Amino acid sequence: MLTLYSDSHRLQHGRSELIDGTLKPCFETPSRADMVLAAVRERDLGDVIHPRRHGLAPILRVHDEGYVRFLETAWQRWTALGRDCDALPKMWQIRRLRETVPEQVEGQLCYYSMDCGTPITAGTWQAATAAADAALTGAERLIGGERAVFALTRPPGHHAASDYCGGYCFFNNAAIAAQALRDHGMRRVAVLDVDYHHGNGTQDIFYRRSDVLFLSIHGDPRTEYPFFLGHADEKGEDEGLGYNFNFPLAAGSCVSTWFFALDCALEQIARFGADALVVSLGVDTFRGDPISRFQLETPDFTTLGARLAGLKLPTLFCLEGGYAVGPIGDNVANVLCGFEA
Ligand code: Q9C
Ligand code: ZN
Repeated sequence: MLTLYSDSHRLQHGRSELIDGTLKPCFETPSRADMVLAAVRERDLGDVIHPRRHGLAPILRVHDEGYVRFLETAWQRWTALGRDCDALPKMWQIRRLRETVPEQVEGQLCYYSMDCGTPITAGTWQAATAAADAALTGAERLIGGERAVFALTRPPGHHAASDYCGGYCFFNNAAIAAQALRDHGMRRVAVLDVDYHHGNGTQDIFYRRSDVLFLSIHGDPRTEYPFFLGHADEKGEDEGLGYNFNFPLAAGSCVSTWFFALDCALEQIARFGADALVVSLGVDTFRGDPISRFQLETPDFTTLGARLAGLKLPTLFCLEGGYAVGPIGDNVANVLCGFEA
């Protein structure tokens, strides 16, 4: 399997996120991607190539122009205020506050953020565009007839909606790729999100559409981040009604419960008649993950890969979460090798 990777991910290196009332070192670190790349090489998965630049047009197919311009200029405008720390928001446009875009970077940061864990740094724009390019190059390869591609995307993407960042995500790499697949002839695309956290951004982007099926297996938002989306009764709206499936599972759920949900999701994908599959591949479902509470073991990820291969679809994997840095490489490589076997 081909891997798309760019060193530019290192340019996203936030200092801290707000956890349990204090600023703690970011869980989403450059070492994550380094470990995944090392495992891909060690397992001889296939060629590792540099993504091709696609420019902003395919990003703007999914993301709001105001948001994109904000991300592009935020760091420069933030440092112009005399600050040299990461940019984090300090309030949100919550219920009954006006939905007006503030004029300056301080207010815009609040308007365009979902949480206080997604710092904008000097290299955020470059890293985020490189990740989108990896996903887009992967989509391009699928269009060209490749069976499966791994986009080693960092920063991750599935919490980012058209007009906000959050959950360590800036551009929704998987959604951008799914849209590119649609734009280049794939008629029906399924996006399956197996990250521990609900893919709120991806769901939101495709919620009113029947050409992109979204399915997510995740910790129940009644107790787990991102809390405000990912419930079982979210089925899609308008044209999209019946094209959104959430499988929220109680925190602490066992491996067999997780694989039962996976089987339900795979059945829906087969029924949908997808031409291509995009997998939002988070491995924070691992038992040892420091911020999540499922119980998959390293060999279970091989089983996941094999089950995904059973759909017999052109498949693009986009890396999402996974914060047990030591085992992340083996966990991800197991999915990819399980798929190939
Ligand atoms: N105490 C991804 O996996 N913070 N994002 C959770 C838990 C946000 C995870 C805090 C987690 C975001 C891509
Ligand atoms: Zn996650």
